Amino acid sequence: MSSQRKLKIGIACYPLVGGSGILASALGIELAERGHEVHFFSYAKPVRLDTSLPRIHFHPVSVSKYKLFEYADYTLPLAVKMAEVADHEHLDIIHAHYAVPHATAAYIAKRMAKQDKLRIVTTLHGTDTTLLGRDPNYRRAIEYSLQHSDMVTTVSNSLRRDTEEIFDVGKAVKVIHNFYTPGVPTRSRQEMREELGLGNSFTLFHASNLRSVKRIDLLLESVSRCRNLSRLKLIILAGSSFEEFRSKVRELGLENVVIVRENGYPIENYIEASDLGIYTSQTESFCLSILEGMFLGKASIAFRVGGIPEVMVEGESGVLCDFEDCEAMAGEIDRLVENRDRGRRFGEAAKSRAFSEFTAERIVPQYLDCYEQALGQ
Ligand code: GMT
Repeated sequence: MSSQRKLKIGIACYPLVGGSGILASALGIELAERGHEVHFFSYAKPVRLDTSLPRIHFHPVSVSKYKLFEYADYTLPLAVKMAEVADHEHLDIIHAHYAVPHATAAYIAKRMAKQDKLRIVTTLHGTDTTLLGRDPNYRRAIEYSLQHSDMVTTVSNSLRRDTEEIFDVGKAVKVIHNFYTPGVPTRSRQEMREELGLGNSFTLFHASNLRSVKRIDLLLESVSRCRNLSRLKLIILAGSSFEEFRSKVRELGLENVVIVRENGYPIENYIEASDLGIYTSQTESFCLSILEGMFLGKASIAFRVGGIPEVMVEGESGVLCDFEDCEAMAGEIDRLVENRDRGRRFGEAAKSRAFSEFTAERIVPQYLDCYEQALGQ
């Protein structure tokens, strides 16, 4: 098959602000721009997907409610929708982003589809391996779905190692790093800083869904231990309610430091207004948010976990500390507050690394190769 052949690709993903859905949407948009027809499957329109774009199609999956079901099932309606569209549109590939339940639904769809050339590519994003993969209620179904995917990819070497340790995948796992295409900030740094009341503070920036793996307790703890607290602000772009953390903010005396935005769009405006990203996750297969900052010339400080050292180069395009060492993290933040040029240098290095390693131009062809390999099997 020629690499120029235009494909019909189904993408199953979560519609939420989580990294897997964001990456899946960005990939679909890039594929459509390259002339491929892309069919999205999800229970709601993915947040960053513009369905008015040419060659982008969205197939909402609706879940019927029955009194008999205490827990509504999504996997089967998703599989039925994928099989219907695969038959009707003659899909070549279903690309499942996040194994649960997408890879399992894709396998059922493949078995139900009337055509036999449909191929499945599954991309593991993180907690589908590191959390659900360790859950005995899910492990076997995930492993089975990976064994029956034609290709399996992970977003980092670290996640590939975890995946191969936890599952018998039965085939080589391909690493394809995440990519990002930065939007242009719609407001200037100065405008945003004025609006947020940042004054001359050194401004830290954190964006996440606040789930327990993100260890927001350690984030707040680290910031609270900084000697230069009075010169600091922390912007938190929260992908879910921040309410449960308010008491910790008060307890640590951070009321005048923490600024929370639950619908902080576009994210680029907030990154532009800040000086340094901060991430305290206990696991992170890649950390797309760090990459978003890097594209806008902002380095991050983070714990040395998972795939983060593949995204930033320690001591060059970012700062890493041992997991849970809030004292060390506070000390490193203080060094950057006291020497802002150092942070700016890290930021420039971060930007040049982002543009050389993690652009769509570099990454999307790797997914296309993967589809070709799957179709060649
Ligand atoms: O943890 C999140 O922010 C969401 C989650 C997801 O699957 O949506 O993120 C995972 O996938 C991202 C995209 O590949 C990675 O950048 C994140 O590191 C990964 N999160 C974890 O591994 C905890």
